[in-house]
Amino acid sequence: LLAATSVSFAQPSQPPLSAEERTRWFREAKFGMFIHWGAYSVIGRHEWIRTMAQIPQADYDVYAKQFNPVKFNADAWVDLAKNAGAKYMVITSKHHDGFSIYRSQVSDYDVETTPYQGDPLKQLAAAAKKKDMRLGFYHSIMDWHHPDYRPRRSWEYPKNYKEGGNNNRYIDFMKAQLKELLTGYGDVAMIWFDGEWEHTLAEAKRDDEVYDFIRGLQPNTLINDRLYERKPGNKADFGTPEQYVPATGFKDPSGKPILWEACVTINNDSWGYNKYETEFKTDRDLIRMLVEVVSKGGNLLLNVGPKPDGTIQDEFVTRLNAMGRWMKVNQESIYDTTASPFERMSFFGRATTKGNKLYLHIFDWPKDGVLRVAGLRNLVHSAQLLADPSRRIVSKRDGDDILLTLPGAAPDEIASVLELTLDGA
Ligand code: FHN
Repeated sequence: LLAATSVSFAQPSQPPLSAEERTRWFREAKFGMFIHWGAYSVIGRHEWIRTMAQIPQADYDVYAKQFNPVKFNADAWVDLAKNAGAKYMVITSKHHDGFSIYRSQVSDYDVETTPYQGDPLKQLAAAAKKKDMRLGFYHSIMDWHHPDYRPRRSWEYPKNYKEGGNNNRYIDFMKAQLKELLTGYGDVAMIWFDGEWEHTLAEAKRDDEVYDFIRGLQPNTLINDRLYERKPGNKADFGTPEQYVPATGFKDPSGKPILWEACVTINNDSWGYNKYETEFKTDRDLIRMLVEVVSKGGNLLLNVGPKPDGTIQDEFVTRLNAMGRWMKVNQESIYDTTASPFERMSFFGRATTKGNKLYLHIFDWPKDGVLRVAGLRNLVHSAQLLADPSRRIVSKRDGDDILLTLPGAAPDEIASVLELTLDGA
């Protein structure tokens, strides 16, 4: 288990790609797994618990020192993601509490101070590489622990506000951590910033500097929009709607449509492990959400908060497995597709396209067995259900619409996918 700690990654040499090329894998992937794991997982009551419950730093540190994921198996996490159909994983390297779950040489608030002997990120990076899974790192700009962090808008302010902090020194520290992440763990799919709303980088006017710094270390690592706070014309690769699916795509602050990735929790609203959360989205919610996101041209980054021992709770595992079963049958309608061509989708479900294929995700199976696709003027060469390709589906034109005669029962009550091969894209 611990051998992976000594794994060393040669610094990947990446010939710089254009924005179009470096984001290609992201546009094809559509589905990623988000992982929030850190000192807060030990408490098991939400990743903001230190602030929510106003836990003094010294008390919180007692929990941090108990982080000891003896059952952590990086291969199992990658397999879980892979079987679900996820093409990439993004894990917290450091969340708002400031605790790094990797062995950081520039911080003494890291996994090294715990009984755990390994480096979870090294182990995950090794497993991901082996299994052809892309791995990215979430990194919180906001830091409730670092003495230089400004403006420290936590519950301690102004009571425990330490004078003498220096925002620029904090940013230097952050860059040193980014350097560790971008030079010690192989190819990094993305740096996923968060906690930008305290204006740390914007006020210091150092957001572009951090951007260039990342590009200098790994030119093709993607960078999310939270490096910049709503700055028009910023260079971020994608936007990050949180806990919702934008109805009509996503735009940068200057109004330009950009790539996007909706990040969503499986439970109600905890990103870190929360043993008190009892509400979970259903298989149906999650599969339909994936379809919804992809039909609108986005990616879904679905979160799990592993337990402090390194295992992942059954409620997450069963749902991810259900998504995986659906994906095995229907994945062509998800990967590498583009958004629905219909301005207004018929009531029955959603759609995606790829080349001359149109995929119809049927949520409401027609009771009379006839599906009307309004406003489809292309010639339909053939139609087949991905769940039952041997069955012939007859199509007929009716003015601007196409009528498809379907079998009596839906192959999948959650979403059955009908693939139409069209004459012309
Ligand atoms: O405050 C965090 C939260 O804990 C979690 O990390 C999410 C994930 O997108 N982001 C923040 C709020 O925007």
